[in-house]
This record gives sequence, structure tokens and C-alpha cells, in this order.
Amino acid sequence: MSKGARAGAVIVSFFAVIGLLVWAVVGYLRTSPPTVSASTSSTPGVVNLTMQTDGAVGVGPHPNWVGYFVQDANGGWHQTTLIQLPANSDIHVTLYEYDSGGTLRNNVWSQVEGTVGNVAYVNGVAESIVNPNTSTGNGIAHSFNVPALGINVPMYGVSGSAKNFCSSGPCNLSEAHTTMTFDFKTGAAGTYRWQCFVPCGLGFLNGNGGPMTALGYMAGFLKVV
Ligand SMILES: [Cu+2]
Repeated sequence: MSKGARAGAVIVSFFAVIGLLVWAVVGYLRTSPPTVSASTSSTPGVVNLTMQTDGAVGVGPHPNWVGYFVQDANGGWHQTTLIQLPANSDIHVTLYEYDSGGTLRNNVWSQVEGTVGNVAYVNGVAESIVNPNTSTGNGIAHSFNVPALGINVPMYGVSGSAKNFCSSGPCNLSEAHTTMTFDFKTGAAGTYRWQCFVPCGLGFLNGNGGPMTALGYMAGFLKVV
């Protein structure tokens, strides 16, 4: 092979490698969790939104991260935090919480706010304060917060040493869980940021970072249409 041909081969290989790297990075950055729509209910103006919070999602690039799953109209679970909801509607939320909990950094987050009646039902019992220091003794695992709608719903954790503790998602109802139900109203169409305010990103600075700031885990958007 002549010197020129060798130089040409090196240059072509170099740009091929650069091209592959760019393709991989762009592909990684473009990966977005799916958007799941709330399902209709038998009551006009009310839709059902069913979610679960898991200590380890068990799927995707970060199987050990905490995260949310959202259920579609056919009962399938999707690891995502992108949710489509109808505008000016009553959203009836059922949330199965499967993770263990801890104390809150600020007690103000123990108050249920922004839901219909400012209450959430914990295993069927209406509560306006979800106190990590009482009741189950298992602390607060996660919360559902929509700042623009004034919504704060803290969720009791389950015992991390429960025999049927869910170690990997998506979890199912035979495993230890807290069932939270509450209703909230969507207003006008728009995109509303939501997230969990309980520092639950173990291993990250101050518990924030990693899953706390990642779409599909502990932060997402309500797409109100
Ligand atoms: Cu969380």
C-alpha cells in the first residue's frame, strides 16, 4: 500500500470513528421515555391515572434507580414520568408505593396540598398530613408534586425488611405496598413540570441528582391537552 493510500485509510477510519461516536451520543440524548395517557372512567369529566413508585425500576439503563411507572389503559406498566391528561378535568389518581421511606428534610412537605379537599387517602383513610414520624413508622418514600398546581402528596414507605418487599420493578400487588388515592383538577392546557420532593437519590449529592433529576424516574411533565 502506498503512503498516500495508507494516509487515506487512516483519515477515513478516523472520521468513521468520529461519526459513530456522534451517532451514539445523539441517540443516547434523544432517548425519551414514552408518554402514557390517563384512562377514561365511567364518570363524565373524571379520568383515572394509575402509577407506582419503586425502589428499583428493574429496567432500562439504570435498573437500580428509584422511579415511577405509569399504567396504560390496557393495564400495561411503563417506566415513565411523561403523562398526558385532559384539560379542565378531575384526575383520579391511584398510586401504589412499593419503596421504603425516611424522614423529610422539611416538615412542610408532610402536608397534603392541592388535591380535592386537600386530602389523600392512605390505604382508604383520608389524611391531610402524612407524618413520617408516626403511623406506619416507615417514613416517607416519595412524593408527587406539581408546583404550578400547588400539589404536594407525600407517600408512606413500606418496611424495607418486609418479606415481600419488591426489589425490582414493575412491582405487583402481592408485594408490600401503600395504596394512595387522591383527586386533583387540571386547569388549562399546557405542560406542567412535576417531580418528587423527597430526596430519594441515594448515592448522589444531598440525595438530589441521578433519578431525582432524570425524566422517567423522579421528575417529569404532565402534558395537559
Ligand atoms: Cu422520589
